[in-house]
Amino acid sequence: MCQTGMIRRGRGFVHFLISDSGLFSRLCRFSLSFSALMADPPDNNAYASASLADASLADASLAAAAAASSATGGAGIEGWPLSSTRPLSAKSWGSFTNLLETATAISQTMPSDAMKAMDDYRIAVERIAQKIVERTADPTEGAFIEETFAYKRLKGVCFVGHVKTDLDSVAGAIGAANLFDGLACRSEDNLNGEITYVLNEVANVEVPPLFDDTAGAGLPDENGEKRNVCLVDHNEPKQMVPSLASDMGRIIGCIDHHALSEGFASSKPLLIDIRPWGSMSTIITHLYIRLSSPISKSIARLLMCAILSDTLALRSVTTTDADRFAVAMLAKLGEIESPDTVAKQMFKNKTRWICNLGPYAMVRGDQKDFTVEGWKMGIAVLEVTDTTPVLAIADKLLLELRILKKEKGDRRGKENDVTAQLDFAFLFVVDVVKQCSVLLVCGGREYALASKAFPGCEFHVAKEGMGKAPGTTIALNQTLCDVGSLVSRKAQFVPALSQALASNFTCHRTRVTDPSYKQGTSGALLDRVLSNRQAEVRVSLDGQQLERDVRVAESALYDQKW
Ligand SMILES: [Mn+2]
Repeated sequence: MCQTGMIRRGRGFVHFLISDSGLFSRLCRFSLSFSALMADPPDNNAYASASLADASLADASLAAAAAASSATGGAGIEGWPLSSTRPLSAKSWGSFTNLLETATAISQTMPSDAMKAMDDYRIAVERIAQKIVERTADPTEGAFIEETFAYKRLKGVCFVGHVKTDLDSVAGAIGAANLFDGLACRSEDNLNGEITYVLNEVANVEVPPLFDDTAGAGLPDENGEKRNVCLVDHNEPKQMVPSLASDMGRIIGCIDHHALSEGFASSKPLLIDIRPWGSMSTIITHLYIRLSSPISKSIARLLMCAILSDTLALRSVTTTDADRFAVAMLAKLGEIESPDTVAKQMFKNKTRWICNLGPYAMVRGDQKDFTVEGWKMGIAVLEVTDTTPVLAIADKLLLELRILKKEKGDRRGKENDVTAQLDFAFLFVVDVVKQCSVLLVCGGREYALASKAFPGCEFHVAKEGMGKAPGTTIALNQTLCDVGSLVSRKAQFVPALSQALASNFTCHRTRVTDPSYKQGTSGALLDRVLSNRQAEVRVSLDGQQLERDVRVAESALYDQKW
């Protein structure tokens, strides 16, 4: 029997045409059309058709209700501040009122995009999820072809994500290793609060071992061999585990959703799967489906959280319909009733973790360098559910940004290489709840570029009562730029700044690589402080953060005194 379900989504819509003409054609059409659906760009008006089994809508919604009622049990997903399961123990009415206001504001300003996706795709998800479960018992012809001819070479390899690691990198490596019987590794020791929350409390999976310490990955195994490597979530050598970047011959594959970098070259052909989707974990999800591989509850939760993380709960401009669909389906398979509740907890855990790091790590945690027309800029991003605690230490962050620019020129045992320093260092503080950002502007060059890149955006003082500007080429009320609804480094910050640099940008200084480059007063003083080792970084007394002795550096930058 034939059934047609139609789902409207924004400007595009997806049309599911159901036919029932023999297993092979059905499964092939299903597989092909599902690929088409997943590959559709968000604004494409294309139609994708999928053969569906004959389960009735009533059955589907009953199944959904049953799944919903058994969902999340004991997964450690706490309620939002005023959840009925967590009695409030506010000390005073004042703090109670504050809490109430915050909770209300957050629930109103964080719309349910994941829930919307689940509604949009409900019919398709119910049926496709059921189909996937069926197919894993009896893999399809399409999956046989994919596995035998395309993905066999990923069997048993080591999967590893980028340094300055994030949930998408860690979850994608675990998901891929599970799919291809491989070895998942983490690229570095420290994992942020969002990653540990999701691994420990939502997905219940082990933290993957560190690449450099693991036999077969960074170390030889008992046979003296190292495995082949498939990169996930990155392709730029600068973002690779350093020991891998110097041994790139081991890389046999790459699954990613970033632009292909100029530095990524190979002597042999590679298996490359790069798609313009919002998260690498969406690609992994699709691979499970193509290969008719079962997605366990735990893997479904892990991949779902990674997609929510990379797409800021499906609200970043990088979000595609493939991500929306994958979240809806993974929520179903992972028995998660409300992905939004999970997303809020994830972001809350990340914010708490970030703010505990201190200014040194906050500036360096998620920081990437870019070169445009010979100008070198570093762009750091902090994604938080509340910008207040970040802006409360804005003066310290501005100083760290200035030090970061110089630190890039540090050469072990040799004199600082000025040409390796940065021309600009920026820190964007992204409010993931309100979906807007502010930019910390640490000096005159940064101000010159930001005012050109973000025309019409207002500048303010970064921190009330800051007193002095960082240097003589910037005014106090130019240290913070309100960039409004922009939230994505890849899709918005970098393009805006690059475009400004590419259109004959000049300012009061030349490029650091220019032989005539000369730094300003506060820069020169700061240089002296750093080379005299008067602003050393050490582990704090509680062992929780790296902290800098800033007294001399602060007076060099803010008072031009040393
Ligand atoms: Mn990613």
